[in-house]
Amino acid sequence: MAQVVAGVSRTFNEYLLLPNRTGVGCAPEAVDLRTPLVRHREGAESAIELGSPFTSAIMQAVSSPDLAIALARNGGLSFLHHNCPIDEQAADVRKVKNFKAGFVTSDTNVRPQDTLQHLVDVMRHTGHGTAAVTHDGSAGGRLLGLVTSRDFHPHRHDLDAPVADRMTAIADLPRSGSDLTLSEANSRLWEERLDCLPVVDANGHLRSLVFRSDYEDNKRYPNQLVDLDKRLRVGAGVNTYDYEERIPALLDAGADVLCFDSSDGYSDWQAQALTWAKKHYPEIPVGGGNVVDGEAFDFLAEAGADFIKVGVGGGSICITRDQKGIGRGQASAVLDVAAARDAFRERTGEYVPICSDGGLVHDYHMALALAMGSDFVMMGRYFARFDQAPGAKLPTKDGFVKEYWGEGSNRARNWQRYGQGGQGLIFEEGVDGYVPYAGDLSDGLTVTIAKIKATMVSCGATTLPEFQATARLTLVSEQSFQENHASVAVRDTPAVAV
Ligand code: RVP
Repeated sequence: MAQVVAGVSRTFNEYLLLPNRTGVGCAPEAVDLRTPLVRHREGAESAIELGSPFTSAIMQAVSSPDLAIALARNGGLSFLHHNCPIDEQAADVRKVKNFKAGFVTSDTNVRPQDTLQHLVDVMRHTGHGTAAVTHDGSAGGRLLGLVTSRDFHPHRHDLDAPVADRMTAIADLPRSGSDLTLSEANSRLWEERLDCLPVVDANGHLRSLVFRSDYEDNKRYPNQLVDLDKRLRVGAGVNTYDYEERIPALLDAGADVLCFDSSDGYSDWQAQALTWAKKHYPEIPVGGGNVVDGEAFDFLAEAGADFIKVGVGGGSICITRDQKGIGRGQASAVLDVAAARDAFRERTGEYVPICSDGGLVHDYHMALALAMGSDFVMMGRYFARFDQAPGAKLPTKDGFVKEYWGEGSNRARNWQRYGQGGQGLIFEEGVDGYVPYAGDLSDGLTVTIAKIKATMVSCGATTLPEFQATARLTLVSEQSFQENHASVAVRDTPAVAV
């Protein structure tokens, strides 16, 4: 007869945090959201520490290079998805590792013989008013000049004339070799009153452009997650099918950390793959998952996982529970796995961080997940809403939405994640849909971080370990849940006094 485990399967909506005493000095500006990413000896430091406890889901609709760059600049980490050929994923890793804050790969490029009309079209397409003129019209071609929207006017100049007629030629162009730092580049921009400084290699080929307009932007990110060479960090998802080829390619491209990505990680396949990875690349951190209980946590921790993701069936696009009857309420799963993580630490002296993955709908759910013991969280829906996510932005009658689809949907068909037998998806475990568009990632994350810090302050904590150690939670009844929301008709237009 089947065994029924004790306790009800509960989700985040069923809990609230009780305020603890807030001491003098416990204020949002004192809150430190740093958190360990990977396994370490108790009392020692994790080899990688996140500046903020957020990772982006290993999904086509979420973790693109652009999103990875934006998230790492805010102290978090993306795991680039593996639902693509190995060389494509490796190229995505390279894009993030080669990103140099403030040094922009030119996306508006023309050849000197191109017409001004062509230049107008390219500028309209990219939305940028400065174009590099290179010998072959590529971003890495030999630099021959720069042309900006201030150098010509469509009504004043013959649009059939070549770009060469209006560009500032290389001989008159301030430029720099590629060994300068961002602060040196910024000094030149200000001292020489330049709007743009092209950076070229020893052969005169364009490497990047530094814009004065990006100066403030670069000062916005004091919390970037970087490696020892000051390059942004990036993670990559891997699967238990082609890992012997995929892992070397990803590491060659510069991936900092890997994660076996499976809807059900409690399997011999994953243990074997983890063992292989740790044997061949002992210095590279590799996470595992997903699991929902302590037994599965122990299994993967003993197989060598450097962190373990928690969550089956709770994702916003996930229908695994409907389809297979497998899963567990995310709050119960996190609480159970966190207890196993702590017991493992007591037993072995090793701390294996855990990540609450999926089902975080409100910002306060993230605070709950952290209070319940998650070292960091992983989110798909949350990040899919931002400009930097790969889904198309579409207009609706009320504004904009972004496309967001599950890895188990017919659109993504990520059979490596779902293991339904054979190569292919026999039935869907995810849906294809939309999420409300939410603008720029940094702006959105700033608000989320402010809310989490405010929650921690109410709970009297300024660090995540303190938050976890002292948080007090209460279950909510259906009736008291109603009190979470406003109980008046909410005005949606500005009030006018009468
Ligand atoms: P959410 O943040 O609620 O959108 O959930 C994202 C998580 O859902 C992913 O990190 C992954 O664990 C899971 N997922 C991804 N695709 C699917 C699916 O198609 N069922 N589920």
